[in-house]
Amino acid sequence: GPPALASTVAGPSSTSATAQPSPAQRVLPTPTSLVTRTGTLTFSRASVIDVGAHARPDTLQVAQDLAAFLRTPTGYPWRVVRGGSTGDAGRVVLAVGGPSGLGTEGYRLDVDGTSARLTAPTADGLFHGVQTLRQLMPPSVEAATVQAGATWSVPQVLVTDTPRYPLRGAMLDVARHFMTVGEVERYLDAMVPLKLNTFVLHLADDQGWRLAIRSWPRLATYGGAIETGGTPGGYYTQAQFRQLVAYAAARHITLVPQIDLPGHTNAALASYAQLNCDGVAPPRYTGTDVGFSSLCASKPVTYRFLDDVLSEISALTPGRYVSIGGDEAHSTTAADYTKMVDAAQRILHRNGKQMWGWHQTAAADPARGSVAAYWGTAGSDADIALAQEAAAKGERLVMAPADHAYLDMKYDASTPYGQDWAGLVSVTDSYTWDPATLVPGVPDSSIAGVLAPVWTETLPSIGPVEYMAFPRLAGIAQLGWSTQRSHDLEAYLVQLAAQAPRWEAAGVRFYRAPEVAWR
Ligand code: TNX
Repeated sequence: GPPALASTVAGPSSTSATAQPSPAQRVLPTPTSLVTRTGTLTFSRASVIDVGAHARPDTLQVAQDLAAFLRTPTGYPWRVVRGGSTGDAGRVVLAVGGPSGLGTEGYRLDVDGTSARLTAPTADGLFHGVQTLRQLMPPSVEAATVQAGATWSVPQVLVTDTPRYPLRGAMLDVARHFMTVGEVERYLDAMVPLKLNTFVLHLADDQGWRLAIRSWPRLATYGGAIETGGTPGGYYTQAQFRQLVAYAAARHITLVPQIDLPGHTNAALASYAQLNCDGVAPPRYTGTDVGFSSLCASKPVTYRFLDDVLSEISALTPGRYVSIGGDEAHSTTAADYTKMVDAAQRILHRNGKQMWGWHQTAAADPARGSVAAYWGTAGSDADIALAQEAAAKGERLVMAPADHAYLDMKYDASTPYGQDWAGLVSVTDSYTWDPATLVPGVPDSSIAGVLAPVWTETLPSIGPVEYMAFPRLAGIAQLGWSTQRSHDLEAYLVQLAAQAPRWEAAGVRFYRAPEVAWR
């Protein structure tokens, strides 16, 4: 981040101790349990990270990631050691194991005067615990340069924490406006402290195709060359896509590639005339309408195309899901829609993947265990019926209600970017809902989690994306992680204020919503 910003941060040497947020206010999403003790733990140049003598490689990796993160702002060596560390230099101890009941992503963080001891059943849990430790450190720990003279202390606490839902995601649309690998990596970095674990990358839509497909090269070279507004677009090579998958995986985030079909396909239809029912390629599209394009259900080449594309993408994707979108197919008959979605699903199954799609795909024949992402708004009966159908068919629902979780909606009428078709979505609106009760008739047992999409018709680059996503993404993350019992708007707004200096130090752009008393 820009070094100038770090100097505006109230660092650990700040004399006004009362101005510091409490430990509970600093950790977002709210942990299951956080007990504050008296005193602090102070790290020094002699501090180490101890993984014990028998550390598994994934534990060691979490320790090395933490060390690398801490070295930058502290300038300390942060050696990773395999057991035997003692003394009062202040150390971090990481171990897989510990108490039961923490699920596959939970952790326990026990900070006393000599050590911060993290235990978790899995490396994912350790990684989440590291995020809590990170948030308990001074905001300048986020800086990209050495913070000379700073004191690196954390309060003594006991945290036990496990997520409410197993799937907590963000979606980024790189089809409407292309984002470079570096821009996408920035977004992944910003997701990490929020304990999000799923990243849906929207790779193809009417305005652009953003992933090189070897068997259909013109998709990227022609269909990806421009973007909304007609400005130059771009695409990822398969090597770059693998790099993004790996970058996410290194942050304990699973990447779900999303190729929208059978609608939202103008970029593909423009690239290959034979995909069109009339054999004529339409011009590339640079506007912002939806629902006008469709693959051609009656042509055999359509199924060859689906097979080639989805097989290549499946081979590039280690995660269990590939998304076929399936929304707003307004130019496809119901029968053709089912035929093409079912064909896509069969191809995914043959490639060892499960289908992920918007809730409209429930109208086809989704298999048990596939994901239906719900983006309906309050009172939308047809959408609610499809969500109920998805649950009845054994799908896992992911809640992304447009009137709460669409981060491309304007905050208020003066927001310089964004859309308002689902209404204005203030920071308060984005947090004021319950995933479990949002859709009547969908049992909580069918709900896998939450998803916060950013569509980018109006967002030309990652700066505006961050401005729309932060702080609202934090609210969606908190809804997905924290118990409904802990849901508290006033407390949440204070938690957000505590994040501001961290985002500033990290260089994450965010919107200073008026309902928050920003620091
Ligand atoms: C609806 S939501 C869409 C997207 C648009 C978005 C704009 C959904 C599954 N489809 O194609 O980009 O609205 O807010």
